[in-house]
Amino acid sequence: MTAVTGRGALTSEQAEVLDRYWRAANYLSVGQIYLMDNPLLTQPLAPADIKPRLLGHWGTTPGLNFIWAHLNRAIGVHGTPMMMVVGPGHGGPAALANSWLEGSYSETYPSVSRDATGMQRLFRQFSFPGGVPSHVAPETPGSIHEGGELGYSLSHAHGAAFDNPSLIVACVVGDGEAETGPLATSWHSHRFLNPATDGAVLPILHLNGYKIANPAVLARLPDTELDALLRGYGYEPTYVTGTHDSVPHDEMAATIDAAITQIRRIQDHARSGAGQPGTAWPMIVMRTPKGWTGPVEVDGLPVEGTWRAHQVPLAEVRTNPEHLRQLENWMRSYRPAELFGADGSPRADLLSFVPPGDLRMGATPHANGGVLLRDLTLPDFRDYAAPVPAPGGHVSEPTRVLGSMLRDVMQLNAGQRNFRLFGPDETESNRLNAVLDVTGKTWEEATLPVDVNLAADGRVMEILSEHTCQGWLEGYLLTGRHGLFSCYEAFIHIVDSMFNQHAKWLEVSRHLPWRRPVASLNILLTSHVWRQDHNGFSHQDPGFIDLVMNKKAEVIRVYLPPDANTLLSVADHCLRSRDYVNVIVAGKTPTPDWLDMQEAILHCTRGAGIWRWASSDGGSEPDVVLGCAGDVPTLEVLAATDILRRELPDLKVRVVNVVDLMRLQPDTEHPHGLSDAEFDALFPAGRPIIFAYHGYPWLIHRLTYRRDAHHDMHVRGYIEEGTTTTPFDMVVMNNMDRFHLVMDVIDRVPGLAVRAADLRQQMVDSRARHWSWVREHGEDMPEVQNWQWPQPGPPSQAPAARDPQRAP
Ligand SMILES: Cc1ncc(C[n+]2csc(CCOP(=O)(O)OP(=O)(O)O)c2C)c(N)n1
Ligand SMILES: [Mg+2]
Repeated sequence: MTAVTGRGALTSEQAEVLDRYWRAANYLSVGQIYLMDNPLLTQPLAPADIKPRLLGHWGTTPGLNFIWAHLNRAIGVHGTPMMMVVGPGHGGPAALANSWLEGSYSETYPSVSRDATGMQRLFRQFSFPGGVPSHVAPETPGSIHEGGELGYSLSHAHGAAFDNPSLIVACVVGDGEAETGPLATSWHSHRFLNPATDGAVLPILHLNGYKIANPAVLARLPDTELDALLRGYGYEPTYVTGTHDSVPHDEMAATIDAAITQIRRIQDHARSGAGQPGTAWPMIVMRTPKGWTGPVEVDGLPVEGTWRAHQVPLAEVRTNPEHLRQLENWMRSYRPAELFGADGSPRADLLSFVPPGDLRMGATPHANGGVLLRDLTLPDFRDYAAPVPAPGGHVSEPTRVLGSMLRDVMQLNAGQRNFRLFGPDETESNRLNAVLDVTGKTWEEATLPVDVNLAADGRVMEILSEHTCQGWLEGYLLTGRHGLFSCYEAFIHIVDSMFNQHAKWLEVSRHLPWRRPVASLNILLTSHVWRQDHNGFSHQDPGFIDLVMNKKAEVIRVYLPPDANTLLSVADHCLRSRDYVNVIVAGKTPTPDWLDMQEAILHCTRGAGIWRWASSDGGSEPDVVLGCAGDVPTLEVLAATDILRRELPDLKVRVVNVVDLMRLQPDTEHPHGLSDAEFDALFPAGRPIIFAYHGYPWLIHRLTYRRDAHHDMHVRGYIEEGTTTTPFDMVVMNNMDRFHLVMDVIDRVPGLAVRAADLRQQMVDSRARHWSWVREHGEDMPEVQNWQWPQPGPPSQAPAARDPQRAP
């Protein structure tokens, strides 16, 4: 298995050095999976040297080690900063072995020194209680990608490459991973890379033939079909093949050299102003056996080159002497005495291709983005304030107001090129169009005269793949930049799982002192459940918040600004924050502005508070509390309050608005949580609380179940009723309309049922009138459409449904 085939890129000495490095990395990988002791095999292997639980993935690991060895050489030869994204992140032993070999591991974790003691610790800690995970995790130096959940490698790699003109991101794609939806769509990512101003991605498709228990589709395609597929994606593939008997060092070196040369040619052409060179980006298809260099056969069954090599090829090493013998032979086949000195440190000659300092892939600052992070230059968000002479005295489309602020964020940071907006084809639909005044939507392909707002160096990234948007943004953030993802609320569920993974990454990273904080992942959810009356049921789902709330409080923030000024204040806060996932739910349709900017800032600072101007409890004890969170619930609560104030003037109503959902949790569970004393002051126990909430009602119960007042909490929200109908019909269908809220008050406040029987009947009748009206007229009743919060002074006209200052 030593034959070297090739094209003369390497001298035989160079090939030998690379081979020795590779053997060392393979040795260290096997050691991590199996050994607790005897790391250098100075004694014959004994059962006591073996870990009691054998965990890890061997199959992908030798291929990853081979790639790492060759990238090391290429970095040195070309002087090119590179970073590696490992799609099959289950090959954690490879990343750890290479980081240890190159020294970046011991620099990050000095107790795992580059000697026999450190080697033993490296082995023992792997997949061991109190140790490190089996995957390329946040704990792994040089990584921005866990890879546990397959499918996101290419989008992460491209996110890292945007606005990083000197960086080449090598991205290993598993042939199984390539079957996932997110990976399949992310082949298009290079079509959004600007060779003049961005870095490059070098995909390396790892055709080891198998997944856990099955062949991989791409590995079984006829060569011509695979080639046509990859060329169709816009790549120029080069094939490197290794077998049990041949190790293609020379071929791999020549292929990587050619790929880097081609990347530089494309970039130089574009950077010289000559435009797109019309040359395809290179990629490498590496076909090597799964479990390469491992046991060929175990218990009479083939292992190397099959799916059986996926995890631990020899499973009974402690108890089966034959397995123990095979493991020892396997490890000795790498000839450790040639690789490590007596003290356990790697021999200097095998490290001769390891690049220096930060050029080592385990030490690249790009993979610890907080080190490179620069603050955004932010405009004063107060400059974009909607003028609010009195509550409800002005109407705005909140996201359009935010768009003006984002336009200036974009412009102010154009020089430092570290802010982008991401979205699946919805920037205009979500009314953030103002950003397009100062930048275009990224587009590197052909354009037609009919196209608008496309630009090769645009900073608005739109592709109709929520997976790719999310992956790009994660890659961009984790390499030290800033961004915001705007998405229809219902379809953010497409990336539920990606959100989970990113939140987990943050949860772990926060506790690693060497990982510096990165900019928060900001998700703006608009076109939300209550205003999808034109798209209907499929577009009505506010459940993402429920998912978000499962994650650790320390990384999660959810904001429901009720109007434009609160949205501005929240957005400013989120853009300044670090290491969170901020979810902002905000409307885009005309919405009354309740708070002037000063009030909005105070309200957002409180996170939840009494709206004195709306309440009729005179600042004393209320008979009922009307709580609200979200723009539409706030509107309905205020309209219900208006009815109550007119019809039951003696009733003491308190209106409490919640903009920061986390305030509802106890302070013992979330840093934003209200203390019990603060909560009880807002929501006193023993009085009914009618709470109108933007999403599924159960969440409010979940957040408040420990509070004294929980027993009195009655929540209205989205109960999975919807269709293509009017905005008000949506709230009626879900029993969150003003009329129903008034009925709830009457039903819950002791003594009101009798006293307000007539009003209750009017409310029932109003709902019935609504029902007939919308079915006859196709729009909401005028009394609903034209309702406005009572304005001071002489009776005023309802504010225009659309602010004339702003384009529709
Ligand atoms: C989205 C997702 N589905 C399923 C799995 C379980 N899983 C772990 S490894 C693996 C096979 C991966 O095969 P491949 O990408 O070819 O990696 P390699 O052969 O290099 O190990 C699967 C299905 C996963 N990690 N992620
Ligand atoms: Mg595979």
